[in-house]
Order: sequence, then C-alpha cells, then structure tokens
Amino acid sequence: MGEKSKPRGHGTSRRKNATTQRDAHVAAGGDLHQVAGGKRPALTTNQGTTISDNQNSLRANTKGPTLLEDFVLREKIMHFDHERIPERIVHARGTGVHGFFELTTSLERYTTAKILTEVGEKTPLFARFSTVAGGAGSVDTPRDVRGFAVKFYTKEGNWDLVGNNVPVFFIQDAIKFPDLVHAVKMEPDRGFPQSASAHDTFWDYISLTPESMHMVMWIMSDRTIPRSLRMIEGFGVHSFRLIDRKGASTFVKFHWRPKLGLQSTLWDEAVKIAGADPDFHRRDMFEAVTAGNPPEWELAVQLFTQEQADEFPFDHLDATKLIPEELVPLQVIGRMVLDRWPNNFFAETEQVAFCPANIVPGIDFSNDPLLQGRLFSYLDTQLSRLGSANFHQIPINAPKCPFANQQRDGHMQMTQPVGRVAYEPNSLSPDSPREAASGGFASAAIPETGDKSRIRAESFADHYSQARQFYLSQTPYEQAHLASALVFELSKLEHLHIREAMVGHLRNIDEDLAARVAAGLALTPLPTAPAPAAPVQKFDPSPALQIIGKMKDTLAGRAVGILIADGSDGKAIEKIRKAAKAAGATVKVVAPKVGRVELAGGSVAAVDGQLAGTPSVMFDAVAIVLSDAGAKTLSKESAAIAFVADAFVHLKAIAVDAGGQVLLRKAGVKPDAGVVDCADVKGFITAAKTRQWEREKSVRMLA
Ligand code: HDD
Repeated sequence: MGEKSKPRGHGTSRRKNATTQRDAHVAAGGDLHQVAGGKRPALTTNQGTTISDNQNSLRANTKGPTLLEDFVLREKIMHFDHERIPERIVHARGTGVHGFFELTTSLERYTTAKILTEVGEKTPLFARFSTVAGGAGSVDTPRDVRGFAVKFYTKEGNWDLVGNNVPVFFIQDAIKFPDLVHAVKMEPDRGFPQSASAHDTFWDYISLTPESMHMVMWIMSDRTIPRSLRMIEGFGVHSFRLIDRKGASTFVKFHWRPKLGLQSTLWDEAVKIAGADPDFHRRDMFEAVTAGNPPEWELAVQLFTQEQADEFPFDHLDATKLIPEELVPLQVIGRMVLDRWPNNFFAETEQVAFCPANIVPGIDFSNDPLLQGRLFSYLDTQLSRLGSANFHQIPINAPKCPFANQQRDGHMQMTQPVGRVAYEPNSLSPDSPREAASGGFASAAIPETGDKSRIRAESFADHYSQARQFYLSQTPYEQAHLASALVFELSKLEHLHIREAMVGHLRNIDEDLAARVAAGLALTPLPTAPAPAAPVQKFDPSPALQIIGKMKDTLAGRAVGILIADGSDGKAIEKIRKAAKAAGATVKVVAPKVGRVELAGGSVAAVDGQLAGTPSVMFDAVAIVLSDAGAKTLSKESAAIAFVADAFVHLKAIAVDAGGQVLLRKAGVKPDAGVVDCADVKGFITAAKTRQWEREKSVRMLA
C-alpha cells in the first residue's frame, strides 16, 4: 500500500516527529521503503534533505489548506511541471540504442581519421532511428522516411553521421526546408493529419517542386513502411570528403546495410500494426537488444574523385541524386552493432543532439547546398530544445575523448574551471589548452571562384531521370505497390488540380506509371506533363534499388505466431516451434485466453499473447494448430477469422493442421503454395522466409 490512507488521529499525529510518523504509517499498513538501515537509499529533496513523507502534503490541519512552506511539495511539483522539453521540429519520434563501430578495412590511403584507419578498433556510438513528420507520441508505422542518425564517440572527437533510410532528399537547397516541413506536417488550421503525407498541403508543395520527384518515388515505395528498424538501410545522403595526410581529398558517400537484409510491410499491414501496437518498431528493437540479439549493419563507402564526378550524368552535390552502385561500387569497411539499450529514454534518446557539423580531422564537407544549410540548423535547434549552450555537457552528447577550451559560463554550466585565465593565447597559464600546430581539424583546401549570387547550378536541373531509373529498377510487385501508394495518397486530396499536377509529373517519369495512377484515380484525360527543365535521360535499371532483391532468405530476426486453443495438438506445436527457432525466429503462442491452454491429452501450454490483442500482423508467418472443437469455436470469433484472413492477404506463409482448415475456410482462404500442412515443417519454414508475392493479385486490386 503506497498511500497513507488513514488519518493519523486528531490533533496528535501532526505533532509527531518523522520517526514516529513512519511508525504510525507502518501500523496503518503502509510501505516503509526500508529507509533506516535498509538496502535502498533515503528519498531526499534535490537539496539532499531526507523526506519523511512522500504521500501527504503539509496541511494546516487534517482537513485544512495546504501550506506554502511545504518545500517538499513545491520542489516536486515544480520539477514535474518542467519535465518536458520542446520536441524535435522533425524526427520527434525516435528510438535510440548504444553500440559500437568496428573498422574492418582501413581507408588510410584516403583519410587521416583514426576511426577510418585503425582496423579492429571499436568506437562506441549511439544510434537514433526516427520517423520525420509525426510528433513524439505518434505511431511507429506511418508511411514516412526513417531517420538514421549515428553519433560516433571517436578518439578524435564526436563524428555524427545524420542520415536517412533513403539515399536522396526532397529538395536541393536548405532554404526550402521549412516550407517542405510545414507542408508535410499537420495542416495549421485543423491540426491534422498527424504523421501522414496523404493530405493537400504536402502534395501541393510537392507538385510545385519538380526536384522532389526522385524522392517521391522512394517515399511511395515500400522503403517507407519498413518491417523493422533492424531491416532498413541507412545513407549519409550527401557527398563528404576524406582528406589524406598530404591534404588531398576524395569524395565519399556512406551506406549502412543491415545484416538481416531489407524487409518492408505491406500498406494494409502497416495500417493495422499502427492500431495493434503503436510502438511496434520501438518494442521490436527493445526486445531484440535486450534479448541479446543485437542488430548489425555493414558500413560501406563509395569513393570517387572530382575527375570521376565530372563524368557522372548528374551532379553528385545535388541531394536529390544518388550514385548507382553499378557506377561506383560499394566497399564494406566496417560494422556497427547495437547491443545496449539506454538506461533512460529521456536522458539519452530524447536529449541526444545530433549535428552534421560534428566531424573529425580527416573528414570534411562537400559543397552540397543542402548539407551546407544543415551545418547551421542542428546546432541552432539544440539551443531551443535543450535550453542551454552547454548541451554538449549532457553525458549522451559529451565526447568520450578529452575536450577543453576557453568557453565559459552559460545556463547549466556543469564544469568548474580553475584559475584566472579564460582566454587563448595566454602567458599566465602554461597548462591551459592551446590550438594545435598539427593534427587538428583542417578543411580541404579547395579553391572557390565565381560571382556571389542566389543561383542554382544548371547541373541540378534534371529532376526526372533518376526518378525514372528508380521506378524502372523495381520488380513488378514493387512497381504495383508504388503506383498504389500514389493512388492512395492522391485520393486523399480535396483539390483536383493537385492530383492532376502530380499525374502530369509522373508522365515525365514513366507514361505507364502515370496511366496506372490516373486509372486508379479515375482521372481522364491524362493531364499534360510539365516541360522538364532538362531532357529526361534513359539510365539503365539498377537492381540494387529494389527491396525484394535485397530481402534475405532467412527467418533470423523474424517472428512466427502459432494460433492454438483448448484441445490443440501439442506435438504439432512443438515441431513448428522447434523448427522456427532453429531458423532464427522468435515464436509466440496465441490463444483465446492468455492464462493457459489445455492441449489434447491433458497437458497444458503457456500462452504468450491473447488473440484479441495479438493479431497476425505481429508475425512474419503463422501456424494454425486447432482441434476440430477448437476450430469450431474460433470460427465464431472475428479475431480468429481476421488472424487467418490477414495473414493470407499480407502474403504470409500459413501452416495449418486438419482442425485449422475449418478456420481457413471460414476466413475465405483459398490454399496456395504458401499454405502448408503442419506436418510439412520444412516446407513451412521455406515458405515463411519470403512473402507469397504471387498471391497478391488474387487478394488485392493494385494500381
Ligand atoms: Fe534534418 C533532425 C536527417 C535535412 C534540420 N534530420 C534530423 C534527424 C535526422 C535528420 C536523422 C534526427 C536526428 C535525431 O535522431 O535526433 N535531415 C536529415 C537528412 C537530411 C536532412 C538525411 C537531408 C539529406 N534537416 C535537413 C535540412 C535541415 C534540417 C535541410 C534544415 C536546414 N533536422 C533538422 C533540424 C533537426 C533535424 C531541425 C530537428 C531536430 C534536430 O535537428 O536535432 O535541425
């Protein structure tokens, strides 16, 4: 009992000292918290005064007013009132994990950065994955780009690689960022939609911003509805420079590739997951990391010279372009392992402050105008978010190498510098920090000439060629999803002219895509395409841009659900559980009641999830193991019917025994190659490792 619910007598208890009050509380059945001589430390105020009563405020008498002098109450409530800090203007909802980076191949030829040259060195890091548009309390599975930010605590200072799970961006110049974000966020008069791009202001802005067309292809693909944060790629997006010992520089792009392979959900699945578990991705990461299954990524680089860049049929300094792997191959140089969940969400995940300007000697920026604007924005935003210029002293943000300078004072100063000197150079303090004659950060010495002006380079004018290349590189299934996503999003618009403008742009990407989307919107005749600012080039398809081709043939990191009820066959359950676990999956048993299930023969099975709260969208494949009686009962339960029907329309493998067949029929499932008899465990595991893509045309009308 936490509350001191009983009044302590009339007129006597408030005169008791702290010890006797506690005695009275215990006598009344309260919890003493073992303050005196116990294992727990005493509860104190922030000034260190031990608190004797944390349940009752100080009152003039038993039924009288609360007294202003109650410093315990005032301090506690004051702190509580200020617990929230402004959430990030974008990327507010995120999931953070600690881990390390291990270099496997040295880039010594190209850079002096120790993190990229000391093979075998393990650099601690903190990674934060996020959605972009929604607030901190929004769901995990909207259609949205995922932020992929990594803070490496290197021996030479913090290096932040603040990227996304998509290698390109909407806009070419940072000056457009506030408009883009205002357009995608909830509309200012009505305050919705939260965390969704399917509304007028977003598509209005996009339709007037042809440079966003390549990004539109990516966000309408299944990349933006990932199955798990452990199954996304990451990209530094911009070109950076590596600088060698002699000061010569090489361009570099950074890529993260997940060991578990790429995997996405289907749109209908993502929508249902949002209802079933709004924290789906955060929970998935938490469960994997705390169960000792740390997710892992390879870090790969694309290295190229200015001379090579001059030959590219696009400008690599334009963040709406990528460099196809076929043009500049990826070289794997290391791995990132995320193996430690933070102690405290607020202290770490919320207070972490990333900044693309955080780099170390041997790495430098390129002239990408989007990157250049970002170099200002992040440092600036932390001032209003974290409230002080000393935010770098918060443990999650502080470098793990020594750092020292003559910056002083400010809100929440945590350090106590000694001595009379707070400037550099000085002659009075021989031990104070000095600038380093060598080994410090030096920018690449790049000559710059030309007229100062507000102008966009001609080489940034081609907005459709890579959008076209992306679309044509996809498998037919992915093309259908992309076209259907466009139909869905544009169908939500109130303004017909925006729909028409968008379909006009699509005609410059691919006529077939435009026709499919127009048909899905019943839009005739086809709207006119805007004149492209530069001719559309016909690039070869790049299969590396697909998701399906990058899915791994594995159940590792995936989940299998087994639906059972009273009377189910225990042996069949065990066979499936064993095989799925051996293939690397986690297995959960789902049943109508969470307590227990009595199996055939009288044994009892433990249940992980109650049917109504554990729909099949939580799993990558399912097994239905039911007695005839169990199947009959569940045939009257809509959650059970939906469990099977959804697994089928979400293209999942289904193992089913004779009893389960009844439920399948009730759910309208027409068995195909992905519906396997429970006895064929091997067949089920094989089918479970992929989606049943062929099934889709029989269950969904796609554009
Ligand atoms: Fe940004 C946060 C990624 C363009 C301004 N951005 C933020 C985060 C990620 C990115 C992953 C969340 C970091 C975290 O987990 O705390 N942003 C990108 C990428 C971009 C990009 C990959 C383009 C290639 N961003 C961009 C521009 C601007 C910003 C052009 C402004 C000119 N971004 C911000 C910000 C945020 C931010 C407002 C919000 C919270 C924060 O920085 O710390 O400053």
